Amino acid sequence: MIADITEGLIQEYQRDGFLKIASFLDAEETAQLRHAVEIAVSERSERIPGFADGGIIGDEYYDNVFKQRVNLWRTNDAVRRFILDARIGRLAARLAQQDALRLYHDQGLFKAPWANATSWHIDCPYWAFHSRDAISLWIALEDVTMQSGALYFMPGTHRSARFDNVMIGPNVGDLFRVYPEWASIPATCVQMKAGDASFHNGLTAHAAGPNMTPGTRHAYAAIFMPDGSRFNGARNVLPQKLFDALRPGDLLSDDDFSPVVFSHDQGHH
Ligand SMILES: O=C(O)CCC(=O)C(=O)O
Ligand SMILES: [Fe+2]
Repeated sequence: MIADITEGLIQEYQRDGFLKIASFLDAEETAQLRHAVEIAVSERSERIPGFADGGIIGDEYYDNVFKQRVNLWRTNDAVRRFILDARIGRLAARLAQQDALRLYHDQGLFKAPWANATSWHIDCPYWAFHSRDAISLWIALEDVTMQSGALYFMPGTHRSARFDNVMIGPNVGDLFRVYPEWASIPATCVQMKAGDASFHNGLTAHAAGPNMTPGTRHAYAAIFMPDGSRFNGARNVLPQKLFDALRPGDLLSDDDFSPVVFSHDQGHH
C-alpha cells in the first residue's frame, strides 16, 4: 500500500480536487480486498443496512447505475480491518490537509455489464454534513477502462461548488444546469489498473461512463470527513437510531459509527 505522498502531489490534489495514485495497492492486497468486498456485498441485500431501500432501490434508473452497498465495514471484519488501517487515514488527512478525519461511510460500487452512466454530480450535498474538506477514496478492484466505467473529474470545480445539487438522474449533464459556468471545463478520464486508486474532494464534479463491456466493474470507495463536522439535518446513510438522536448543528462524533481514522493529537505519527 502506498502510504506516503510528496508535497507536490498534495498541492496537485488541492489544486485539482482529485488525484490518481497508481499502484496504491499491490497485487496481493488488491486480490484480498476484492475478495473481502465481494463477500461483504454478497452478504447484504439492502443498499444501506437497516434502511429498507435507502430511498433509491426501486428507482429504475439508479438501480442500473451500479449495485451499491453502503457501510460494508460495519458488517464485514476484513473490510473493516482494511479501511481502518492507519496508513489510509494518514494519507487522506495529508491530502485533505486536515488534523483529524473520521470515516463517514464506505461502499462497494459494482457496475454491471450495460449499466447506466454515473451522471455528473458532486457528493457532499447528499451527505449528513457539509464540509469543503471531505475526501473520498475510490479503489479499482480490477482494470477500469473508459469502456467499463472509468471515473471522470472536472479539475478545480471543488473550489466553486456550492451545497445545492441535483439528484443523480438519467441525464448525464443535469449538473450543468446548476453550474453552467463549468460546462466548458474539459474533464479528465482516470483509467485505472487493478489496485490503482483516486482521491477526490467531496465537492469535485465527477461522473463515470456506462459499462459497455461484458464484465462487472468492481470498485470500493470510502469517504472521510474532517473531525468536527456537524450534522446538517440530512439522513443520508445514518442509521435510524443515530438520526433520531441528532439535531442539526450537533457534532458527528459517534466513535462507533464514525470512527476517527487519523488524529494529529493522538500521535498517529
Ligand atoms: O463509481 C462510480 O461510478 C461513481 C463513484 C462516485 O460517484 C464516488 O465515489 O463518489
Ligand atoms: Fe460521487
